[in-house]
Amino acid sequence: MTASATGREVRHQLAPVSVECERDSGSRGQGSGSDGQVPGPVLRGKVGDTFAIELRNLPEVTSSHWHGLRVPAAMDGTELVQKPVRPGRSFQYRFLLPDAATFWCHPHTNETEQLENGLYGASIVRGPDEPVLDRERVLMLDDVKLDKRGRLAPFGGLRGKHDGRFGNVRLTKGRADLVLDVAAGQVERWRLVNTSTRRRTCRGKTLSTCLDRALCASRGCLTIVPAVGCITATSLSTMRRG
Ligand SMILES: [Cu+2]
Repeated sequence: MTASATGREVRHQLAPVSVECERDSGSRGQGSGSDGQVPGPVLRGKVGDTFAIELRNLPEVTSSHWHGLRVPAAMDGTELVQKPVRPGRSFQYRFLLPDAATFWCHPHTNETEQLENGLYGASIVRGPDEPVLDRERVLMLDDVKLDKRGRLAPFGGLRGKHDGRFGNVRLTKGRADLVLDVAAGQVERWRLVNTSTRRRTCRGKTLSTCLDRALCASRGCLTIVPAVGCITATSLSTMRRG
């Protein structure tokens, strides 16, 4: 199915840079963020819009893969269709947005290492009949492997880079200590993206299990309707396994 074009362009420059990350209150380390943030900026468009995203590369060879988006092969950002963008060079991604959903972009060059460094961001495409709720949040879930000093542990050989790795600290929006306040009776839409390179599910009847299952079932989109007075605040730091 082809969406009719709206003629509207969503332009953005993505600039991966080295940033100082504070993953939780006791841990600081170096990461890579788009536009100086981890996760990178949320790119928003409507069905029929065109994304015109310029990747202006700075630190090391990279590329941008548009996870889940139906894009022409030449815009897909994988090694098969694109040479990695070298430092100091740029590449213009340009494609129509045919589907409404929650998507994300991440490098397809030295993928595990760049992802764990924080180089990823969400892309939200809205359709004509989206519900209007009290609030919408984009929650990018991750896990990173930190050493005792709170720095990213060194990456292993080819297997670790190919298969990904389990982390020992779980992050939401780049933070291990994120707290979300949800007012009683507030109806929110949470758009969830699991960016972990290895972790798919977690054990135990915790919030994280619910989120992981919901994520699988809803392909990244979830509407939660808390009962009045039921949830006044919740902490996603409970996503850590006990
Ligand atoms: Cu992907």
